[in-house]
Amino acid sequence: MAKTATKPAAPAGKPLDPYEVGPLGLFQLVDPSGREVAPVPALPPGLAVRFLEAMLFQRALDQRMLNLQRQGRIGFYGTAKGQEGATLGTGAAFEADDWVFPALREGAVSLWRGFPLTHYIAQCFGNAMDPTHGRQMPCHYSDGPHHYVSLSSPIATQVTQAAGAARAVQILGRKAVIGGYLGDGATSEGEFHAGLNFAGVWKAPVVFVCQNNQWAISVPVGKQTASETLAVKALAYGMPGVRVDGNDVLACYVAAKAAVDRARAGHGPTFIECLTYRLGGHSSSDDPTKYRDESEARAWELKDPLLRHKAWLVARGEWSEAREEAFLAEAGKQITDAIAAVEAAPPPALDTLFRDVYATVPPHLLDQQRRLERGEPV
Ligand SMILES: Cc1ncc(C[n+]2csc(CCOP(=O)(O)OP(=O)(O)O)c2C)c(N)n1
Ligand SMILES: [Mg+2]
Repeated sequence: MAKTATKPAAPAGKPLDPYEVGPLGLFQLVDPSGREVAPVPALPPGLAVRFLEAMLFQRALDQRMLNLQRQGRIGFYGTAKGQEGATLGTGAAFEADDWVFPALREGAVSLWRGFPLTHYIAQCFGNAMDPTHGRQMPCHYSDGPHHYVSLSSPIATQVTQAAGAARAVQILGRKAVIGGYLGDGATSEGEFHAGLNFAGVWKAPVVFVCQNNQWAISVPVGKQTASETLAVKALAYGMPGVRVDGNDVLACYVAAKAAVDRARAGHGPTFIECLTYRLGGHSSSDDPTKYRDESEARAWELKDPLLRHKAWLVARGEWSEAREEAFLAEAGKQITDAIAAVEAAPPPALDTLFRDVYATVPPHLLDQQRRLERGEPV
């Protein structure tokens, strides 16, 4: 895929507009060394620090969950290592009344929206504390109260689901905006084209966020498309495409907030490509050393979204090593306590097999339930 240039900073005083930078540029506010290359607009109080805390927390949590998988205590896990900036920066742009349709690596958005940590961990254990009763694969978090829709495993299905939900919101006359996440690999699926097409036709209130981490398991993005960028594909569907430095959490937030505001004001969908990199394996079942040159990953470690945002905050006097040490100690304790509470829970109760599927349970299933309760064969 052709390399595109970072647009130069806007003239002094004028904030850089992600829509002006467009689908062939790269919207960036802070460079990998933490230096501001374009003015960072005023942010809600405390948000910038919260971003670093949430990214640090997610990285610590991902490592602990991966350890649990390696110890045989959970079956599967997928980390978002390297993508925390893209995930949280865009995720924070959605309001409580909005709905998020996540793809593979947006678990941090569920926590940001209020999903309890114990539920997040219990979903991976699939035991009695899991609100979805152990019915889903690990990492397929689902949180109705916080409008975080369960990830459906087939990739790109989020695109049509999000487009459809946005159409429903439109028909109902509500003000909610829908967030639809996808990976670079998802752009090769039919659902991608169908979803973007209808979102464009309906001018639906949806923001598509593509985390271009440059790999779809072992397939590099250059083998997915001959298009110069992924963001430019949006133009074919009559919506703006915005390309953002996905390792710049502030740029991700500013671009996504502009897109969410635009959608809420009735001006239709936006497609955002966050250029990032998957520093870890695809999942706990993957070994990237089998198919990619790990020097590529080492080079991207220098653009780590956590280091960049930390340097920016430290330069402003808003963060310090001592504060980070204290934060990580507290985060580690919270995670340890939550794992201990979850792991002590029993498997899901047998009667959960019959819950939450039918409004009225059919007689043959009621019969099976009664026989199960009596210990008879079903
Ligand atoms: C329709 C479909 N085909 C294949 C798979 C197997 N699969 C799971 S994840 C994945 C790659 C996804 O890549 P991408 O969209 O770039 O997301 P990433 O994992 O990089 O976040 C594939 C092929 C699937 N889940 N669904
Ligand atoms: Mg990918």
